[in-house]
Amino acid sequence: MSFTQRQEALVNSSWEAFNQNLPFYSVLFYTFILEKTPAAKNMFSFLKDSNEVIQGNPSANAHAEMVFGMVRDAAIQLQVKGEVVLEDNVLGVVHTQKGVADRHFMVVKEALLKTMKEVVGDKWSEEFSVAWETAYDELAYAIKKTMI
Ligand code: HEM
Ligand code: ISQ
Repeated sequence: MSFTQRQEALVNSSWEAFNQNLPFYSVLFYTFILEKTPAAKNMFSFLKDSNEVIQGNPSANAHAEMVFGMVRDAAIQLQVKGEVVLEDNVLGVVHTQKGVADRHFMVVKEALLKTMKEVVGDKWSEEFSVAWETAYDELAYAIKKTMI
């Protein structure tokens, strides 16, 4: 089944709401990740030195923004051309070097969905969930293909 314009619109609109309150949702996202995988803290250079995920860590915010922004871009690519294409292998190299494994991709996906559920609030539905999950999975697949 192809990624519909409606799915893209769902991702886009909720991504905008996420970005409007980035410092808050970014902390939530990291908290969900670290709840499941405390060891991930040491993987991220920008989290290593603090005891807790603090709001207003510009580098942490910027990285969270990158991840959500890339999933949003993946949704656009899926709608327009039916696949997600990365410009280069840089992300594959970075994630391989950091020792990122399949289970980490699952943890980040769950955290991303839980964060978006908070962003969307009462309007959250299976449809929102599937749209975000599909865009994330296709992006993760594109990254994994470039990992050695
Ligand atoms: C780095 C995106 C999944 C851990 C990066 C960078 C991007 C990115 C854009 C490069 C940042 C830079 O150049 O400074 C993504 C996307 C993902 C994903 C879009 C999923 C679709 C994961 C997963 C993990 C992970 C599952 C493991 C928990 C890392 C780490 C770095 C990194 C440790 C290096 C950060 C640092 O500078 O310390 N990721 N990532 N990523 N990613 Fe991911
Ligand atoms: C994965 N890769 C890069 C940055 C990230 C920030 C938060 C959560 C996951 C991430």
